Amino acid sequence: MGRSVIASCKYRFMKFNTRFFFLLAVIALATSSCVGPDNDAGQSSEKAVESLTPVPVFSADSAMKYVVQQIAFGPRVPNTRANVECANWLESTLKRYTPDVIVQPFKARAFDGTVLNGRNIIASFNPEAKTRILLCAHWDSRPWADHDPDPANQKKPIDGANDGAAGVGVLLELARVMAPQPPTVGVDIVLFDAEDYGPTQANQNRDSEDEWGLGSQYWSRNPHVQGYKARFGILLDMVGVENATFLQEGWSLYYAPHIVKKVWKIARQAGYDNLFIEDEGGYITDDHYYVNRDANIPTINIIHLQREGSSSGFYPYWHTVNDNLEKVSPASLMAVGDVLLHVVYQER
Ligand code: AHN
Ligand code: ZN
Repeated sequence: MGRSVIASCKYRFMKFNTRFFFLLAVIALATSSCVGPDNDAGQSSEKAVESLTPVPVFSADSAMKYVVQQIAFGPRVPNTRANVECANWLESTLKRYTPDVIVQPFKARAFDGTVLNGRNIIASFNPEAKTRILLCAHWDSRPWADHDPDPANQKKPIDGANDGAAGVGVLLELARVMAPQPPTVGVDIVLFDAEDYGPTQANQNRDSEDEWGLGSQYWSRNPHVQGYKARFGILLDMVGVENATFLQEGWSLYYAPHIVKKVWKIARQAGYDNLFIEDEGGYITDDHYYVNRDANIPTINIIHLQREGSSSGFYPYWHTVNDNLEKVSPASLMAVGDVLLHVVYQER
């Protein structure tokens, strides 16, 4: 009996000993990986892991739904009920994804003297982050289809499915997928109002440079945060065109060539070089021009431009009543959204 007690004590001691040495071994291993000669390798592999922070998955269907919802309000022409209702919907939709939504009301005089009551809508992610990226699009639609070949349509407002709603659809989808796993940097989505109230064909011969982009002009002089700065900005315009060709727009290359290079490179790596074409397009007086000029933020424009098959250089249905839902391609929204996510999630 005595023997068995001794034996069991010895056995217990041995068990304790094994545990003890096992514990020691674990501690030794753990500390050696912190302070040992592998230290650098350990850190860089940590960095590699960090840079592989998963990029959220963009849903083309969801982006498409956001486009459909905008079109359902009717043409989002400034000073109309559809415009106000859509603004309210944009605000409440963005508030589902971030508490930091600001609506910026403004008044602007259009080329024809009309005073427009506009609203820029701003949604911020990581509002405290110093390094920020600006993503923008216009959400209003043009009051006149002045490029329509049928004179009977030229005074009608347009749906602006591509010219407005597509870019906004992409950005709303970005907000949705960023919300549960925000990027390292801060992101501000700015939806501009009163972009497309520029002079009609009949008023073309005037000096009309500052008559487009009234919302972006206002925001660029009065950003939602005093002294607002961003590392860079990206504007989306007419991004839903089927088989879109995003040529490198002139002002983008002038003000922010390094951002054009960065974005087109990421697009190529992601397999979208059929859409993101490394070739120069013309200079477009668009919202990004004012953001560059007045807010001093290097901002590029991802915009469908074509050299053939359209008199405007834009897509053939530009500023016609046929810029409608049927012309929006989920595949194009997908490409743009996926590229933007890769751009945003690689910044730190
Ligand atoms: C000009 O045609 C001068 N600017 C075009 C800006 C625009 C209108 N983008 C979409 N619609
Ligand atoms: Zn337009």
